[in-house]
Amino acid sequence: MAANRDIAAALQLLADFMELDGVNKYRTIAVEKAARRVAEADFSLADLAREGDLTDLPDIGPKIAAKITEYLDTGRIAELEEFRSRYPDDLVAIQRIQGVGPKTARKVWEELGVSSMDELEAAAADGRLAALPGLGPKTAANIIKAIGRLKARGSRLLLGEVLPVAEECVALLAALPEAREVACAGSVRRMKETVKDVDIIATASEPEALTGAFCSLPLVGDVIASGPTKCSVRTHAGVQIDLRVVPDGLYGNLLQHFTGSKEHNVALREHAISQGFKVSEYGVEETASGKVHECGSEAEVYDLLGMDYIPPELREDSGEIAAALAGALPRLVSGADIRGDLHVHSDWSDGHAPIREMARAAQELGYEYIAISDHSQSLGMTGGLTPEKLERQLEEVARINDGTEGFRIFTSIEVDVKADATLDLPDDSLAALDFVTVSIHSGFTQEMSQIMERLTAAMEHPLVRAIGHPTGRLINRRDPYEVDIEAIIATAARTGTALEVNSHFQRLDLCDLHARAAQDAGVRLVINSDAHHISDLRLLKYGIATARRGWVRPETILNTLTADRLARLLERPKSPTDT
Ligand code: DGT
Ligand code: CA
Ligand code: ZN
Repeated sequence: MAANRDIAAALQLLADFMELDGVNKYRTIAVEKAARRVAEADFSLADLAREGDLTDLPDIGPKIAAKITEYLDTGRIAELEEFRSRYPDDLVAIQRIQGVGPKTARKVWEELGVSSMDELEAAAADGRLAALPGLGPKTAANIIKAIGRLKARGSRLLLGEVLPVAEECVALLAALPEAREVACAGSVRRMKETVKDVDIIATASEPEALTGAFCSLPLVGDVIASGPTKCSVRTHAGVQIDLRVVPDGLYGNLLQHFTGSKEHNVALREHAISQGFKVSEYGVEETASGKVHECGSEAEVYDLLGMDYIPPELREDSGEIAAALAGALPRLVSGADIRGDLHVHSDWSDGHAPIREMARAAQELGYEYIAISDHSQSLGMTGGLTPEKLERQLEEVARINDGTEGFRIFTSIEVDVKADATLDLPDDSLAALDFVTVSIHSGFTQEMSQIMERLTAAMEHPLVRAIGHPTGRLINRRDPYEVDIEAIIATAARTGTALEVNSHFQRLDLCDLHARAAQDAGVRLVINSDAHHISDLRLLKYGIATARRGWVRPETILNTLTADRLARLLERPKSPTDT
């Protein structure tokens, strides 16, 4: 029976061909939405089609339901087959490349006979592509870069797409009466921004009860391999999850081993050898005596080797072993340190909730404050704020603040720095605000000198407190703008401007390494959700994890300050030595 992933892939391919063919945009978007809906469903669509009504699902109308049924019954969708008879399959992958699109994809196929990624790369490299009307050397160079990126990425998934599934799985397993310990290992536990698969380690009174229950979880699409203590499944959404049930006495050794990273384990083993130990998934062996220590907890493994416990986020062989030996690991920022969120949108621009509801939700999360930072006027499509609209918003915020105890809304804006390096609102508008964040949302493709001129002008502006998503990357989807991150960090340090760690799992911008470099340079960081929905406030955990992976301490982070201390800091002009 077809898994959701197959149905979703067929629909997505159909949408891609429709786009290539120039079919009505709204139909294309509808099919694409349906594909996403199917991919995200955590139950079997085939079951629903048999036992219920597919149109009960949002985004699935009768026409699309008919295509899904056709696919389930025949393994094909006639409309899709018709497209495939007219265009080479790879053309849809080609149009998806950043900077290509349907028109160019058809042009290179019609004019140059390009029908695969390799042929496209060759045509871009030997000048044929640049010679086509409407294209040019810059497009060719961008295409070569984009193809290189695609090849490097492989099929890694975003942490934010996978973690909820992993956590659900762990919770379901942990609730079984036979389960003892259940935990995520691997890159998911290290909170890496992209992951290949989910690794779960467990102990149980009856391992087979656990593996059996695991294979029949409703979210499982197909079982790849299964045995009494080990099994691998793929969810309906296409995420591979491996479960290993291990002996109680070795839980610590195995959790440590399967958490990785591989590089961390290699470095740990090398250090162990120098101390007369051999570390493996079977225990920590004293080489001289042959005595094997089995560790029920991970902490025992590190303790035996004479070092402090290393949090999973740091296990990347980037200095953590030396620091743990010296007792010099940083105290990492955690969720409990965070007192507010300084980048939150409302329905005054493209957010979906009223200010009051965003504030209430933040208060329920235990925060002391948020900053309402909607977009500014040049982002017309988001309903960006003009000076007049901003003034009205400030009145609304003042009204809500007056009626609220124990919580404060700071006034703010996410103001654009425009392509000509000027800010999108006059200084007297900005001067009325508690906290000004500047972001780039246009002119992404400018050269580095221009982008840097914009960011530098923004940071040198006395009223600008922070730079939002400083590099503009979208993981797996869009490269950063042409930025010189070292120069940004240096200017941020010199001007006392904070840099954001944007927590959306597609952004994580700054990334872990940049956050670490910024902290080392004495730059303040601010971890923000950039929430557009109430539920987005919870995305902060991805930003916190990114900061932890960057060795970031609570003192580095602006939004670990209490509301009072933050308010006092914001009353003074910004300065490099702000604390
Ligand atoms: P991923 O899945 O690519 O996102 O990254 P990981 O780190 O989850 O890698 P994965 O799933 O291949 O393996 C899980 C852990 O198992 C890994 O972090 C460390 C351990 N491991 C796997 N292969 C090796 C190896 O060859 N040597 C050592 N020392 N450890 C390994
Ligand atoms: Ca893994
Ligand atoms: Zn933004």
